[in-house]
Amino acid sequence: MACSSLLRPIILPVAFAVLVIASVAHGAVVEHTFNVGNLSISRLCQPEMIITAVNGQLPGPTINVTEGDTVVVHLVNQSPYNMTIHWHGVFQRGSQWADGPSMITQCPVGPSGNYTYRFNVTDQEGTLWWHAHISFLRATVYGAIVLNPRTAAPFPAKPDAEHVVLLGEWWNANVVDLERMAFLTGVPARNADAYTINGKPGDLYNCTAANQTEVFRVRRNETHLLRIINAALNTPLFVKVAGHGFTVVAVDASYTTPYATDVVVIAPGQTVDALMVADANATASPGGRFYMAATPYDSAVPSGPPFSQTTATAVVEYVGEADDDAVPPVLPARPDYNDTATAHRFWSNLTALVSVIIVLL
Ligand SMILES: *[C@@H]1O[C@H](CO)[C@@H](O)[C@H](O)[C@H]1NC(C)=O
Ligand SMILES: *[C@@H]1O[C@H](CO)[C@@H](O)[C@H](O)[C@H]1NC(C)=O
Ligand SMILES: *[C@@H]1O[C@H](CO)[C@@H](O)[C@H](O)[C@H]1NC(C)=O
Ligand SMILES: *[C@@H]1O[C@H](CO)[C@@H](O)[C@H](O)[C@H]1NC(C)=O
Ligand SMILES: *[C@@H]1O[C@H](CO)[C@@H](O)[C@H](O)[C@H]1NC(C)=O
Ligand SMILES: *[C@@H]1O[C@H](CO)[C@@H](O)[C@H](O)[C@H]1NC(C)=O
Ligand SMILES: *[C@@H]1O[C@H](CO)[C@@H](O)[C@H](O)[C@H]1NC(C)=O
Ligand SMILES: *[C@@H]1O[C@H](CO)[C@@H](O)[C@H](O)[C@H]1NC(C)=O
Ligand SMILES: *[C@@H]1O[C@H](CO)[C@@H](O)[C@H](O)[C@H]1NC(C)=O
Ligand SMILES: *[C@@H]1O[C@H](CO)[C@@H](O)[C@H](O)[C@H]1NC(C)=O
Ligand SMILES: *[C@@H]1O[C@H](CO)[C@@H](O)[C@H](O)[C@H]1NC(C)=O
Ligand SMILES: [Cu+2]
Repeated sequence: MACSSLLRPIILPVAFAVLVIASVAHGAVVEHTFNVGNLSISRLCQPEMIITAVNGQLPGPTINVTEGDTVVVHLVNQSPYNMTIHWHGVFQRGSQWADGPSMITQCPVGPSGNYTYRFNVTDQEGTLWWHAHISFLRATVYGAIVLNPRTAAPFPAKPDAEHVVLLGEWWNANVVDLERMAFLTGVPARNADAYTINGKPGDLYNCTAANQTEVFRVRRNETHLLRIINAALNTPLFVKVAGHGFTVVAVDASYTTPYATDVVVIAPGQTVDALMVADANATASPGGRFYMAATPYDSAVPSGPPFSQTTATAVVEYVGEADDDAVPPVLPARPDYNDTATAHRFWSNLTALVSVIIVLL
């Protein structure tokens, strides 16, 4: 059966019902073109891999908007695969046909096809993300959505700078072939070969060239907002930065009561916004560099799906302090993969920022 005749009768009645209650937005129009196509990239010990990526970037472009804006994304599919993009966590009030799940709200966009997504972001502030919503292609087709408030965010300190921290999983393989094989054999796809931070595995892995480690530059005493997103397919992750603590201020584009912690625990699909003050003990790192480390959390061992017990790293580098690249960065102590107590402590301490809800009402 043709995809379009299958979908239309289902979508239209729902669309009209929801349109009536859609709120009115008065924002700017933020427009992007996403050219999805082959990207040749070197990762781990693979000199040249062909992956599917948006605009030749891994991760893809950040969509940076203010609450109330209209987002318009032209998807131009130059890849050999069917494609759709899902705007993970966006409410899609009155625009559910723009949500992106293939064969649910739209037909897949075939090779050489194109499609325009159009939706408003209303009543959501913080961080969300987008990803391919078709097969394993979300392993490489993903990016951040930054949702700025129209007025100041209710943070305990105003950030001096902000960074997207997109966590992912990397396979030394064509992920579409991996999925086909898993489907044919009934055996789950093998472990990811690496975890990544902004598409880069970091230098604890073999053969990682200098340009495969993400660097976040900070100046002493600055407050940095980290927009942490777990874009991995399967694996919850622990995130730590040696010598630094975090104050969690939002989760999944909802503000939280500020929560101080030295570890962030984040499941696939989730986002955590955390403030990090650059106040590390300078004596502790003569090179002025500290590792950010992302490691797996899995409570279902050994019955759950297999996962790689490796560490992705990025580097937090203090500008103007002992910039000696010969001194390795300081590595944080990392929780065991089965440290459920740490995961429970983190998740059970997150509460909504109630004052904001009262203001909105
Ligand atoms: C999105 O915002 C625009 C501009 O304010 C408005 O014209 C449009 O009706 C909104 N769309 C939906 C689905 O609410
Ligand atoms: C893209 O890569 C695939 C292999 O992954 C290949 O079959 C295809 O020909 C490539 N397409 C283009 C336009 O280079
Ligand atoms: C988003 O845009 C604002 C300015 O409009 C900028 O200050 C901020 O750094 C940007 N954030 C990201 C993550 O690109
Ligand atoms: C691509 O989508 C079309 C429906 O639009 C479907 O008929 C076709 O089987 C899909 N191709 C693959 C490889 O899934
Ligand atoms: C998108 O597809 C339409 C027809 O399906 C075509 O007219 C248009 O030129 C295409 N645009 C791009 C940017 O490929
Ligand atoms: C690096 O390669 C060695 C030898 O092949 C292997 O034993 C080790 O597990 C690899 N390390 C990582 C982090 O992949
Ligand atoms: C990364 O480094 C490798 C080897 O040092 C080089 O071949 C490659 O072109 C570089 N990639 C980028 C994006 O700079
Ligand atoms: C950083 O803050 C500490 C404590 O407030 C202060 O002693 C120090 O001078 C500050 N350093 C810089 C470079 O601002
Ligand atoms: C800073 O680190 C050094 C060396 O690790 C240690 O001796 C010193 O006590 C630390 N200072 C503070 C304030 O923690
Ligand atoms: C975690 O697993 C290790 C073995 O890998 C085991 O020794 C340890 O007791 C486990 N810890 C918890 C909290 O289950
Ligand atoms: C967090 O939650 C745990 C219980 O899971 C509790 O023992 C702890 O005191 C809470 N507070 C902090 C700051 O971790
Ligand atoms: Cu999603």
